[in-house]
Amino acid sequence: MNLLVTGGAGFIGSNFVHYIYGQRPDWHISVYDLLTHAGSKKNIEGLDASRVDFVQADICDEASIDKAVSECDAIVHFAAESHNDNSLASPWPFVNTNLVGTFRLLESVRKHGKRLHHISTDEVYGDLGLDDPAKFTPDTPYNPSSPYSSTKAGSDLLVRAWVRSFDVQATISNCSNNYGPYQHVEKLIPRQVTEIIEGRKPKLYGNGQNVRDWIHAEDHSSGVLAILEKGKIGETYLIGANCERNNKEVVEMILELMGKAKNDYELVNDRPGHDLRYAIDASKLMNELGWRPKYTDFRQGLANTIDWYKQNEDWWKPQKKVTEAKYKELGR
Ligand code: NAD
Ligand code: TDX
Repeated sequence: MNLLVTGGAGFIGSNFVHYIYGQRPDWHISVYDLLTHAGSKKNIEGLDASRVDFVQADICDEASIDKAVSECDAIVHFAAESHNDNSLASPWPFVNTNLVGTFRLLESVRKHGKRLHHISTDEVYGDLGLDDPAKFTPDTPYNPSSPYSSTKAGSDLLVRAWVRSFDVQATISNCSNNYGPYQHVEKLIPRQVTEIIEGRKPKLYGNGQNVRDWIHAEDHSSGVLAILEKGKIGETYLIGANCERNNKEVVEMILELMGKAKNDYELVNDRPGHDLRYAIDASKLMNELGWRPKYTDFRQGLANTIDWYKQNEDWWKPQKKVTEAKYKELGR
């Protein structure tokens, strides 16, 4: 297997590369990544060069993506602009990468007849009420809220149309909020952990009551591998580990694990259009493909993640100042 991983130098993509490297020793992995602010070659350092190669290129670049697709057997497509706050400040890169980039990739996949797995998010379904008994399922209607989630929704619809109209051999997964090593400090958990390490307080948007459904990035990777190998073409699978927490609970747990008082956080300006709650029903993936998450103890997974950020200051320090400067402008 010659696997092309777009966005393989980002947070989840690099976790996936490490996972496949360990789980499938006979596979060759080609990482294709533009190295935006969110990507780094450091995330895939130390892997045997005979098994993993790297090309720095844009998925929107027709000739480059076409060459990469022509040379592989299958593609897992992580590359995207991924941060809601950035999408509110500057939507164009999201339209370009998430929509135009996915279109370019699909056209090459169609031309060369390759197998594609498209990575998406639970945010395409919009949000749920706090007391809503329903969770997202593959049949939940799309109702995205932000430039980020609407461009991801559009990319999913492109994939579905290319499957139906052109017989492209693709599957889609929509996963909940990931945590783990190599996540950029612009996202909730790494931001708060690194704020505490640098002697500042964590910052909660609004009243901290918004709920996210957390999953460790390695469990996302095992779900994607299961779909790549056993998933039915044209199907959508939801990936989630049944771990709903509101943001206040997450920040309190981080503070406690880092030896601080539970209430030692600040409330800051809310995110415009802030989705209230996400929750995933992963029963299709579990029942049809036998997938199970490994990291079922959120507290332990969070403690390991905090340790990783403590031990890898060299990795996150260069991103930190510029990220906080952006937040300061937004009053968040
Ligand atoms: P990330 O921002 O950490 O990484 C994205 C990667 O894509 C980076 O390495 C970046 O350099 C690369 N990239 C961006 N634009 C590119 C382009 N035009 N051409 C080539 N490479 C480009 O994101 P992430 O959190 O790892 O998310 C990866 C995927 O998973 C995304 O598709 C995202 O929508 C999806 N997802 C994320 C989460 C989450 O909690 N982070 C949850 C569900 C789904
Ligand atoms: O400083 C913060 N304070 C805060 O309260 C930050 C950065 C975030 N938040 C809140 C906003 C959200 O309710 O925490 C929650 C999580 O925020 P993010 O880490 O920005 O993630 P979210 O917007 O939920 O989106 C994430 O999960 C779905 C990923 O960034 C997406 O790529 C993925 O699709």
